[in-house]
Amino acid sequence: MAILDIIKVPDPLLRRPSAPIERVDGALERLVRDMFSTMYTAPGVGLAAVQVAVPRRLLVMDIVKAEDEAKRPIAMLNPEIVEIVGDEVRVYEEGCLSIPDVFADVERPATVRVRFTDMAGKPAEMLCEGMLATVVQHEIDHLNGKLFIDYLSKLKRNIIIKKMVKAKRDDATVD
Ligand code: GNR
Ligand code: NI
Repeated sequence: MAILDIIKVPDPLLRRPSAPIERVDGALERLVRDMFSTMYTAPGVGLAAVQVAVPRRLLVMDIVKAEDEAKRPIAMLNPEIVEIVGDEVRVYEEGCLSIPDVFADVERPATVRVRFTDMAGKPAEMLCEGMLATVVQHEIDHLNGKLFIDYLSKLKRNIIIKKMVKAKRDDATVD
């Protein structure tokens, strides 16, 4: 198993829409395993393939909080929100492994129905509520080249992007 490098803003790949997954094969199974190790190590509660520089429509999630709790890994291929259930919204302070040290409140539908292909290649559906609803929408946004900072004002977003560009420059100067 490998821990993969996570690409960061302003990497332009994060802005590119990901292409559909065509088949479940050994290479995809290994990628999914590596994405889970990468996500658990980070640690994070979700990860989109594009964040490890693979622009394919694949995401992994596990919203179990405590380390001693049993893991509940979820992998979705070609996920799509097919229904926003009700009109309740949920505000949550989001973060992103591709935008380290940045956190901001984002309002999203509180309950969504997601259709996807599972790792057996079978069509599946999941009703996502609470934290899972927030994370699945954050991850599907990644597959469409969208980031949570896009929900903030242009001013706030530009301040964050500038900070990330500077962090990258400073980082490059040290070594
Ligand atoms: O680890 C993560 N935490 C998180 C918190 C609130 C809303 C979304 C997330 S997903 C994020 C990991 C990540 O960047 N996934 O793309
Ligand atoms: Ni993210």
